[in-house]
Amino acid sequence: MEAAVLDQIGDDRLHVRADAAVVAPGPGEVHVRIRAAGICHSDLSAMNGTLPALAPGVMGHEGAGEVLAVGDQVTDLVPGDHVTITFVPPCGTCRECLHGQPHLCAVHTVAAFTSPRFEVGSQPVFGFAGCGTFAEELVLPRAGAIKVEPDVPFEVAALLGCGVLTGVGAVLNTARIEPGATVAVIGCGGVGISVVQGARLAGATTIVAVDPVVGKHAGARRFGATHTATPDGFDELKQELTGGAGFDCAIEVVGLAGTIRAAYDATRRGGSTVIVGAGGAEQKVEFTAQELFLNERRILPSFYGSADPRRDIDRMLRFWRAGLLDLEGMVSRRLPLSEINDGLAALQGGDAALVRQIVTFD
Ligand code: CXF
Ligand code: ZN
Repeated sequence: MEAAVLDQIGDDRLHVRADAAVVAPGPGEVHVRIRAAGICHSDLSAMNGTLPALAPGVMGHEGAGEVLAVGDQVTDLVPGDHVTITFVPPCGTCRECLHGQPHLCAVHTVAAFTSPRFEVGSQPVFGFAGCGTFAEELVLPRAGAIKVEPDVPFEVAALLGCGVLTGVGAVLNTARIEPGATVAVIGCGGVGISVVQGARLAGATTIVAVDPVVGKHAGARRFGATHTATPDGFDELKQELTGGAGFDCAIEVVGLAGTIRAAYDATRRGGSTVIVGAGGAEQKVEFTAQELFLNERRILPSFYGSADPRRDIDRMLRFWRAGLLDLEGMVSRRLPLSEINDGLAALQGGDAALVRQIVTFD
């Protein structure tokens, strides 16, 4: 089967190999045929060393497909079932799972660094974030494959696995935005657009989308932004819309120290600054003790939308069926696995027309 492999951390291209194979599904695992995979900025971050990953590794952590086979002890999935892949399959028994934080279950994440999921030639190959959706097939724990109804298009199901759950989850689960809230969203990529959509469905009445690429502003408005700005014009818009007080909630979806600081500065006293961006270890943000205390802005990091993947993928699909989430509209481009490097380059280059690119497998 084919898979797109990162040979070395730091490479800016993947190597599409035809001689890849998945490990055999063990007890409690499922074997999935991938039908659609989204290209997320975190794949680029893994390739360039910003996020931890192992090489050689199959990239891709957002995807959907159909079950080919199940290992022993899997009794609730059968071949042919349609599934969304989640990169955090909750184990159900760790401290985080038992405390209602299944998105923080690290069991699978840790295993991703010790157990290769593929073999290419005769070499063991890891899967990024325990997945590796840029491959025709994948083997993962049962909890990593979430059943969806067969009428959900694979590309819609794929988006839920990372971008939509991360973005909409940040609004509903982490920030718990209230109807009538004023919200600023810094960063208008696939996750940023999901945050904008989440803010709209939560009833926010002012939604400012900030991105340096002016070409992205019209798209942000299409998904619910009421105002748009470049970083340079953001402060003036904050003055105009909030009288200088700041927004009830500012959500950072970039992962840089400067944009995190900008989100904090754009939040009103007592409001919430939500950090969604998957930043690197070298990004250091400074706050003074006094400003933290005097302003009581709540700094809320949001990993995977603070989501319960099973509960929230079902919830996102109900929003989608009710017309409250535009998921088809987020698919800006479809490409075959053989063109994966072209897709990665377009994302890296900040192509204004892109919300999400989907690798399709026929
Ligand atoms: C990331 C977080 C780190 C693991 C891979 C996915 N989130 C969004 O892209
Ligand atoms: Zn992602």
